[in-house]
Amino acid sequence: SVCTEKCARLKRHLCSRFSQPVDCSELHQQDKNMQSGVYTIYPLGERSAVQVYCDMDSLGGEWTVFQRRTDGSVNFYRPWDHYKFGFGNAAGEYWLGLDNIYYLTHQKKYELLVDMKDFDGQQVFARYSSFSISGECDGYQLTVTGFTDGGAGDALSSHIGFKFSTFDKDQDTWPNNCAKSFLGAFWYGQCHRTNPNGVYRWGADSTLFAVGVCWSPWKGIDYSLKTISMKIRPVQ
Ligand SMILES: [Ca+2]
Repeated sequence: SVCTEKCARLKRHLCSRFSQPVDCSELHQQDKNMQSGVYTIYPLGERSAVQVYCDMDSLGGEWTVFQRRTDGSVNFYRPWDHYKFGFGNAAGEYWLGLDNIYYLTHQKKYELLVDMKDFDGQQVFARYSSFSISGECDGYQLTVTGFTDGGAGDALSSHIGFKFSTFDKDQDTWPNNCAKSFLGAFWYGQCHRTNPNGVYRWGADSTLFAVGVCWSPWKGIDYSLKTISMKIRPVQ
């Protein structure tokens, strides 16, 4: 009958939604006891499976981590295609990929949490009430608003509206190449107040200017952080 058909269709839809969570928040809806760790999400349907780290501890949890530095084990000085599709290891250091970040932030409204630690054990964060990027044709342009200070200060607002740049794709607003000059990849303008994908270099080091994993409002442009991660969660 019509109803049976309708129910079957609804069931199929619910099942696929259940087995193919878009983000860590949907995983949490399926299992309220879920712990922080590596999980598979589907930012764009059944063929888009990708491993991510879900942070279920920070500020209420349910965060889908798209960028993470912890120990310098992964090289982040990489070309455009790597930043487009993602690289690294979800259990450690990785980048989820600009396409995935775009798919996520265009399906739902997300907030952003950036948390970080220095080598003395201090921990702070910066939180933004909305975060999204545009598609590749528009250069994966950054939109972020609604800053809340968790001790880190605001390094991202000065990057609003900029396109993403890698050493082999200069989309910054500087005559030279920010990614090459600062050995990273980011939404560079002229060039940065934070360089989370810069060189992992173990704390204060001014030998080369501003190439480290810095968040300048907190520790300055020549302090390379011990850890930093950028993570998103749907806004209710
Ligand atoms: Ca340039």
